[in-house]
Amino acid sequence: MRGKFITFEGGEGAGKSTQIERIAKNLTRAGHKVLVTREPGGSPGAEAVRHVVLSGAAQKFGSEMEAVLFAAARGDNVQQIILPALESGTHVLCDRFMDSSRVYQGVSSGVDMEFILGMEQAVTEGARPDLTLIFDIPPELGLQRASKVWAEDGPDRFESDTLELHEKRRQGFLDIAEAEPDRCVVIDASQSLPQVRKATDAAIAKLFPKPKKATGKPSARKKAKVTAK
Ligand code: T5A
Repeated sequence: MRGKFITFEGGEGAGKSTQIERIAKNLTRAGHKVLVTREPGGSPGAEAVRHVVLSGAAQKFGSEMEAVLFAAARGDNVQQIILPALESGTHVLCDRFMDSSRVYQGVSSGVDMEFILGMEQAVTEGARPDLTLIFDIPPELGLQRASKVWAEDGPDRFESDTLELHEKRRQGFLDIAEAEPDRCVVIDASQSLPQVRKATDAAIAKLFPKPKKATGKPSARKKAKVTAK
């Protein structure tokens, strides 16, 4: 059976990586095959692109160029890592995916949405998420959390954007969730870790219904037959 594809989206420092790591462990413990990947990155080719976009080296070429680079990296990750895993029955958990391009490059950087969606269609062929968890957090709180894990070189190309842009992104993710309620679940990521854990687990559980436990009792029909003897 094909694996499930679950993507994790939201603003900076929303707690996606923390939950992905935990969910991967839980699913593995429950006997599932799980692969964790991230964007930009995942495959060797896409990891090379990650450095170019997050260092800010591509910024001077404009937002369209950045959008193309994110799409190219996504295409490589889909072909090399995501699709082979899904087809072999492995569940894939991906830290950011196509919604990040819609929001960061489309909504906040003003790249034409038709252009973004066209590239999305081309590179995600056969790999559309079954479930997308959107971690919603006020940008000030997210950035405060993220700053605790920044490397010595400080915030990256996107983390260092203005608060106004981070607010636009937050709304962009919420708009996607509203437009695609069958795919997206919004998690209030400003809550405490145990609360976020609970909300995340509830959303994931819907994709992995537990098999019904056998009661050991004969069914009503069988029972009737036995009584008739
Ligand atoms: N990008 C990406 C685009 O512009 N276009 C695209 O198409 C794509 C794919 C990627 C950047 O690239 C941009 C978006 C991003 O700016 P990244 O380095 O991969 O950047 O970083 P992020 O995905 O933004 O990940 P972060 O590390 O910033 O955030 P996470 O993963 O959401 O947060 P996490 O789990 O690392 O948690 C941060 C801190 O908060 C704590 C954790 O312990 C950790 O210290 N924490 C909590 N504290 C209190 N309460 C809770 N509930 C907590 N949950 C976590």
